Amino acid sequence: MSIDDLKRFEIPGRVSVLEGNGGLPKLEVTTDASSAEIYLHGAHVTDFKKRGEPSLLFTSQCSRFEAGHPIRGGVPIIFPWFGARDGEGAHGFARNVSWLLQETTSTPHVGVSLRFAFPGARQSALWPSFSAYYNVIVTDKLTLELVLTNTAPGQNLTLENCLHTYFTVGDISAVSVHGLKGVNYLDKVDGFAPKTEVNDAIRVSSEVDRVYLDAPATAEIRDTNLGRKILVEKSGGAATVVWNPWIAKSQQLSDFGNEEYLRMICVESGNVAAHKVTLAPGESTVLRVDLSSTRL
Ligand code: TA6
Repeated sequence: MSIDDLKRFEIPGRVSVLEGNGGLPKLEVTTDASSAEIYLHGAHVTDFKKRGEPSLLFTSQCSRFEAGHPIRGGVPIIFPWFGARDGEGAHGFARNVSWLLQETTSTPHVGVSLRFAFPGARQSALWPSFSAYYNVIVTDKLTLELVLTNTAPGQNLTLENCLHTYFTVGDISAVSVHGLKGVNYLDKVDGFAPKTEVNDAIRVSSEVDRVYLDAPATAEIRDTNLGRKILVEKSGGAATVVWNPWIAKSQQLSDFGNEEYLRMICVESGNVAAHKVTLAPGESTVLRVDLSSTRL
């Protein structure tokens, strides 16, 4: 959709459409309590901040903004597979294509809602037909809903979905993640070894890449440097993934600054690995996350 096509979705003082990085169409959303930025590319939320606070989301200064490549940071929509796949890019194709904006609505003194739809072009080539809608609700928190439906007559659709959220932190050494004690996880930095979380507080002092299975609905990021607590609340997703690339992996990523691992952590929500979802014809799955922050 061109910027001119998108102008009809503008809401004065609430939703603006402009040319973003790489010339890609970008939406700027303003509410009484917050602001957000969303690219049509990947329906990618790249920023959300409450008035008077640092951004909740982290987007790399080195990110690419071009068709066929994911934006590094914010909330990548991971679908229909998570992780590596032979002969394909990691984490599926949903984040690499431009989504269609279908609706913008503003609720005075509350917030702004936006709905995006995955364009149908790709689906017939690679997968049974499906529909994918993405609702973004900006208030004093950020609510994201990924609605996936199997529209293929007579064929099941097996998928992985994940909202791979990058959070801004003041200094990774002052951060701890809570709510996962006792949860089993796959340790991707140790050959996917199955382990159980024994710590109340997960801290980062090397690369962390863990897929927590049957994870509770809420995870909490405590940041004593920025003096805030971030709540990651999910429904419709059985897994929580915690990732920080640390030094070596940061240096390997061409679209990520060598020092940026100090100021971010991913706490992701979805259905991955053992939690793959199989939809019968006509069946849907809704993955929802609510991201909010309070003072510590
Ligand atoms: O969710 C963690 C992870 O799977 C890591 O293994 C790392 O690959 C990260 O995602 C980033 O993946 P990307 O394809 O965006 O570079």
